[in-house]
Amino acid sequence: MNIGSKTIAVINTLANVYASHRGYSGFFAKIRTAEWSNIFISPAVLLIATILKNAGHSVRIYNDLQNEIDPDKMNEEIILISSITPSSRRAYEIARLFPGRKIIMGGVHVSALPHEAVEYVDHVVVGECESKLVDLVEGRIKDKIVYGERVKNLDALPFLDFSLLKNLPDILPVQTSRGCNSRCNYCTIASMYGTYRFRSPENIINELLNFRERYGEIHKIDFRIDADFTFLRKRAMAVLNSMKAEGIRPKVIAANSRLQVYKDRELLQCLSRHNITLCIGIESLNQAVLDGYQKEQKETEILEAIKTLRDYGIKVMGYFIFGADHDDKDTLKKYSEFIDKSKIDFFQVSVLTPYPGTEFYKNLVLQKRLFTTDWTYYDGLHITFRPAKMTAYELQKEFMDFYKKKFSLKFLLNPRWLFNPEILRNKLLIYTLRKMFNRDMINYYSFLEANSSKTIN
Ligand code: B12
Ligand code: SF4
Repeated sequence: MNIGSKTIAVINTLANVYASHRGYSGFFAKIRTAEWSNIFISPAVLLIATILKNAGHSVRIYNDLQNEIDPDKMNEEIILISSITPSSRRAYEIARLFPGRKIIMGGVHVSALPHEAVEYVDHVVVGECESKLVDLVEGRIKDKIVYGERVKNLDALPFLDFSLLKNLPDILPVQTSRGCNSRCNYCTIASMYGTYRFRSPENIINELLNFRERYGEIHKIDFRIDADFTFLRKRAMAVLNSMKAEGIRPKVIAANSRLQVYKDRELLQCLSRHNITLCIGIESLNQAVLDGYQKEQKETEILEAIKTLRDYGIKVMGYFIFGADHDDKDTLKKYSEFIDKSKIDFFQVSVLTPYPGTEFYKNLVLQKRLFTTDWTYYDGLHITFRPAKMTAYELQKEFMDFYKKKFSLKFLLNPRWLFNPEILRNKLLIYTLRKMFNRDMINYYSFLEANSSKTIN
């Protein structure tokens, strides 16, 4: 170790619902040792650990999911904690376990509410931390709330150092851009990172080559940190074509994209040649809801878009949201029918969640419609505000019933997927998580009955 170098722990926290201390130890005991448990490590944690290691510090990553947080065994002098909204309460609990040590926290939640976080830690970093990280750790910054600058040149960031993890992730996360040019009112990306910045195709390919040289073939790539991997169509095609030219041919590539991609036939041909799964924010099938979200999307295009993508042999994952003011008891029925009719390959429905920092959160605060700020429940599965056309209890019940029907034993045993081990494994995970959430929900229903008519702000 160099003189002046620090010992640093970087902690990955998870929403309580994933963590073993909520009583799911049986399930997580199994996955804790599994290779793919690293999918639950945030790339931010690895990036921060990489930057500090490169600056000459002794860094170790600790994963809350794997029950690694033990202050008696962790001797590091500086504790860095990363969290998002649903894991922030857990992050604050962890901070309390290390009295006397220098504690630094960052991430999307504390960036939105730094004055809340500062009660628990020595320093809170608001926004992107790269410009301040090393100075902060080395003691050259004394402010409690530290404002990071947005990274202008993403090519200057180091490649993630996977040797900092105990085992390699099952799927390689690669961030090729930050930010988004759209302004959907519920979205953390829009409020946190501003407009797009992109890495060059050369820099992305170099990262993949570097990974392959150090760790071997790349079997799966996850580009879903990007809001829209295909936004710059030429760049997306250049990345995919260069990958092929370099002999990087993963079995699975997943990427986010906007719905309108279906109109770009040249791009679709390229995407389909690379066996990509596109994840599309459909969000709603009701134009009034889409407009309310400020989502630049036409309801009338959705079915055609999904069908076109599937015709090109592109697998599609559709994200939907439930809980907007125009949504009612029929909304999920419509989603269900659409899912069947469009033959979309995968889907996820989330409960509309007012994440601090977003326009939607600010509106609900003004309208006094939030009934809890227990951030644990801000996970896209629990309703945390009073909806317009249903009670919170009714909305929650409708949502759970939808998943019960959609992710039933029939879903698990659907012959279309039964013999694909990859998909079967994912389906088993979804099925098990659904069972867990069902158990968790029993307490939440009682909570809703007691609290959902209250106003907390
Ligand atoms: C990878 C990922 C996951 C992974 C790993 C998550 C984990 N361990 O936290 C998995 C798949 C498990 C996951 C699950 C979920 N996720 Co997620 N996920 C992401 C994703 C795609 C990338 C995160 C990332 O690494 N970004 C890249 C880095 C560089 O950016 P960053 O995280 O903001 O980090 C920078 C700063 O915030 C800061 N920083 C971050 N941490 C720290 C720590 C310190 C000490 C310091 C100084 C600075 C600092 O510096 C970093 C560099 O500038 C983001 C979307 C996105 N593009 O960011 C969503 C995102 C974080 N997820 C989100 C959500 C809602 C979820 C789920 C609740 C979804 C669900 N319904 O199941 C769960 C909850 C999981 C949990 N944490 O408990 C939301 C969070 C919203 C919010 N306000 O909380 C996001 C923003 C997506 C979105 N569009 O809204 N997720
Ligand atoms: S929801 Fe998607 S398109 Fe909308 S602002 Fe967020 S990242 Fe951009």
